[in-house]
Amino acid sequence: MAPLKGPGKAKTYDGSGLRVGIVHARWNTPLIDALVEGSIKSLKAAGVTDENIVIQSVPGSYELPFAVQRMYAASQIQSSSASGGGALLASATDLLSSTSVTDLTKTDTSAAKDTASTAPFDAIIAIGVLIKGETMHFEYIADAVSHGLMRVQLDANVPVVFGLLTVLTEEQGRARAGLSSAENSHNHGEDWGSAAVELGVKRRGWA
Ligand code: DLZ
Repeated sequence: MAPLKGPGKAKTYDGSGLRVGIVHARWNTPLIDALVEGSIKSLKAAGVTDENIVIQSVPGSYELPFAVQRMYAASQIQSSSASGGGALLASATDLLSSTSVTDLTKTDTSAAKDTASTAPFDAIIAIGVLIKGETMHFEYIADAVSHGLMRVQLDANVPVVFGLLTVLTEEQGRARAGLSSAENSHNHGEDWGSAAVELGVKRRGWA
């Protein structure tokens, strides 16, 4: 019997023509690193090229909706401008030449490679990890970010993949980042990469 949880079996989508943004928070960095790497792994498995995966980081999850909105707007400007707005948008090639994705977000402002597509993003993955503490902070941030990301995707007309883990314990986060020895440990970043490709391809068809 097929598993109850998870996105179910989908057909394979060809992401080779797609341009995908990833914006991640830096809170809970070890989990974030694994989730970002999981997303990149499935984007590349679907054919999205390094040059067309653009990564940005922000301090915490609360900043994700604004960052997604500005990243998408920058990609539209870059697309419509002959000289390009590429200074803002670095590709995964720039960001992944070392072992740590997050360390290399310092290169956020480097120029995009000549080979990178200058089309607006086909999808953006927003990644953050919220771990519940002793106050109401968690609830407020989770609620604001969820609504903010939904609003951005509908307002901007670009798929925004909801890569926000809202967990009660660090151990739950480790299981969802594929870092735990628990039987159900699974890197949700991989699902987010696949969701971005499927939505990016379908959106072109729905345009
Ligand atoms: C303040 C805060 C707290 C308490 N917890 C988290 C968290 O678990 N995950 C996360 O991504 N960010 C957290 N933040 C930071 C906020 O998201 C935000 O960066 C700051 O409040 C500044 O706006």
